Amino acid sequence: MALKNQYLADLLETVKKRNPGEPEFIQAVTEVFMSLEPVAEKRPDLVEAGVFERIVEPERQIIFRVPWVDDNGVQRVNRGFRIEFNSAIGPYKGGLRLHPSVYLGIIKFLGFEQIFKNSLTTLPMGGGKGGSDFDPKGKSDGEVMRFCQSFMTELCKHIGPDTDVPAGDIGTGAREIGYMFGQYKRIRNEFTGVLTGKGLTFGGSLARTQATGYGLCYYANEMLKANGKSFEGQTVVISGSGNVAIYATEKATELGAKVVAMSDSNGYIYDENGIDLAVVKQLKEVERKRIKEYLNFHPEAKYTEGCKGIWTIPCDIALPCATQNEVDAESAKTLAANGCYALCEGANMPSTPEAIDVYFENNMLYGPAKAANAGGVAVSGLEMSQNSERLSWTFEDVDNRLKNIMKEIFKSCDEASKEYGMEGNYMAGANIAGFLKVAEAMKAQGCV
Ligand code: NDP
Ligand code: 2IT
Repeated sequence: MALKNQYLADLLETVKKRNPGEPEFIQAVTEVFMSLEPVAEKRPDLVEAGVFERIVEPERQIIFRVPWVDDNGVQRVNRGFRIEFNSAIGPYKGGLRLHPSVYLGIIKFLGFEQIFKNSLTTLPMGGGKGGSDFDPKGKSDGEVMRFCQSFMTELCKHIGPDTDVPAGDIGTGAREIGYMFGQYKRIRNEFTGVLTGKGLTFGGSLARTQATGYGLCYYANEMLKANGKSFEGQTVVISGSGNVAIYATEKATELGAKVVAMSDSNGYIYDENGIDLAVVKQLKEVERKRIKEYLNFHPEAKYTEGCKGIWTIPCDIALPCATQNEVDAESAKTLAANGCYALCEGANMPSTPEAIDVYFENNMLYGPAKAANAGGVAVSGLEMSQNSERLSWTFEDVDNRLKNIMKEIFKSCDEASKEYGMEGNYMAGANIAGFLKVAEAMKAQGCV
């Protein structure tokens, strides 16, 4: 589908020319522009204020060398990134991804999405993202520590609790955040909330570990409720077995669903009795092992090599929680043909544009990432508040706030979709609602 609005169509061509070789970034901008066509028509003032041109250009892009020494004394070099995309409504905020596939285009798509996601949370956070092509898999704790220290030695020049507050993402969990926090504190001689997702003994928030997965289920639950459904008795397939997937499985199960499949980048497990999450947590959070080892504990379960096949498992609800573009049109068609009626995104941009077309053609309920997975960054925002007031709130308090935020996010998506004549299209609703708040702030602050 092409853009009908000439102004946005021309601008998209400029974005393509200016960002060659970055298909994921172009994909993210195209999706947002498709949703914003009615806004461009209805709000000429925002066009005149140059908001659309400015919002697709990062405020600052930092790329740096990350040298470190491995356990054999060999010098290694990775590339580090921090994209400070938009600070109209608050300090830059967003995670750090450590994965060999990381390059500028991945970090830019993630940073761009983060602008709208953070706006939807109702909290004052701008959009940013960073990371490196370093692969923590198979590295010793010492190697990960030396990498993280070197990464922070450069990054610390650009961030701060009121400037830019990074957090976790793929490959960056509590261990990595701990090493980075230690190094920041040592170099700057400051104990501040410069990172979120910290350990509970040094300023971390209760419920941050659970926040993205729980938030995803709270959002999905609102979407299901609004359409006369619920998790109760439903069969759910969840891809990934990392932070988001584990806590989505925990909450979906608590809400009465049966999660029958999970995966990692090597393959997927199918357990028709329902996934034994204690085993997955032990394998993934403690031992850092592969998902196929689940069979050592449950030989009756099935393991299949390769990731894509997970979408051939019949389910009512699908929650992709691994990585970008993991659901393509073929997988989406299979899901729909097998009776899947709802798909809610825990990962960032897990559906290809063609897959999204299939969801709509089949009248599936579709919860887009920037709304559905906003619970993680929302609780990061609550961690920043707790750090500022030097207090920590109870698990129940944070979890209740998270629930309310996810409810509000669903409401904004729903209302914006109705106001702009696309009722039930929560993707358009999320893009419009997320955009409008940032756009108003950018307009009010003048040409900066
Ligand atoms: P983790 O590193 O904890 O887990 C990632 C999971 O996804 C692992 O099971 C991993 O398998 C799998 N995976 C990663 N890359 C690929 C790939 N290229 N192909 C197949 N599987 C892959 O990360 P998170 O759970 O934190 O993040 C998952 C998704 O959720 C990402 O898209 C992230 O951006 C998004 N997200 C995360 C938030 C957070 O708070 N952590 C907040 C909002 C969104 P393997 O171990 O084999 O690599
Ligand atoms: O994609 C995301 O929203 C995250 N990885 C979490 C970001 C954060 O700052 O908590």
